[in-house]
Amino acid sequence: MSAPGAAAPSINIEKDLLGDFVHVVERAAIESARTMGQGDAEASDQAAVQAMRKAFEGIRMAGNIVIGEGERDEAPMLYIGEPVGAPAQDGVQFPRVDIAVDPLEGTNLCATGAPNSICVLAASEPNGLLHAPDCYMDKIVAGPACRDALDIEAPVKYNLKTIARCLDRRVSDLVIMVLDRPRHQDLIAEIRSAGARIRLITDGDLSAGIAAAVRGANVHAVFGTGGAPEGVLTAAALRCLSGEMVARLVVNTKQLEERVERMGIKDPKRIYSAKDLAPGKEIIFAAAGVTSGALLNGVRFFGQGCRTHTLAMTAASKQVRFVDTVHMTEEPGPRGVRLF
Ligand code: VTB
Repeated sequence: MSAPGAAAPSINIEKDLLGDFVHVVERAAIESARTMGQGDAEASDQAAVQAMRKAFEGIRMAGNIVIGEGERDEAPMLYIGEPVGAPAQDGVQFPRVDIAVDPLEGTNLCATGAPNSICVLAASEPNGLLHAPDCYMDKIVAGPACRDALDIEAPVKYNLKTIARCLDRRVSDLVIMVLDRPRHQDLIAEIRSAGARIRLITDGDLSAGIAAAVRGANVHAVFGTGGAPEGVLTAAALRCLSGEMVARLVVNTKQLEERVERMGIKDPKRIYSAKDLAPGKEIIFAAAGVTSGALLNGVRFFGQGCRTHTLAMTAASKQVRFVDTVHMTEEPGPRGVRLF
């Protein structure tokens, strides 16, 4: 038995916690997938939040939610600052881990059965993920070929030409993903007039960012204004994929200015790279498919269980895993489990 308050044992987050975090996003995906197409986005979100919260309980860590469902007074679970993980044992604290969650990215996608809803988390050593407020963020996301080449203050046309040059393509070959929102009217017009092609998405600029950072997805960049929490999660994924991102918080009210200051952000106009948003030495990014998309299959239920598909990546050890899990809730029937 150790003395109360004894130092936390050291761990390697990427090596020791990857399997646990895969389990967390899988549990959230299974429960939210049960609500697919029911037309109730809030119920889908709640199912993911509750499952995620419960799955954290068994993990031997002193987890701290740095990006979650909102402030403590507005979210009963997975609120910013909530401690998660197994209780300390024999007075010994488990190691501290910062965690960013988006329990269900694309709640509307799940509620309507549309593609690309995912359950997501990122984790790092303390202070490895920016404690971003729940506001908007201007973002440009692209692949590793565009390293240090993007300028969020430059005209859209300049950035499109740069991306085309970095990818050895013409601007007219590029596919740019943009959230379909009225606020993007001018952005969309500028991209069109520069001659690039566009894929408008209703939700999910996080999975769009992952698609832009990998080869073969036929998406070359994501432009526009989306959620800042999703921006930090995108940055964590990009740290694992060596993708490129430039971003800036949209701080446009006095109230937000004060909130940003309270959160310790000194310069609200700061331009962030992926490394600024997710500076951790060790980073885990895990996302499980709820409804099928380009990258991940959704949850498939069968008589005796279900099957999930998860992307699990690490930054320091630079590993990208696709985890295909069959979860058996009952003994399989006499014909066995169908694997293929
Ligand atoms: C985006 C998108 C999310 O929120 O970040 C968006 O990626 C931003 O907010 O899937 P608005 O909906 O207000 O534009 C989501 O749509 C939902 O979190």
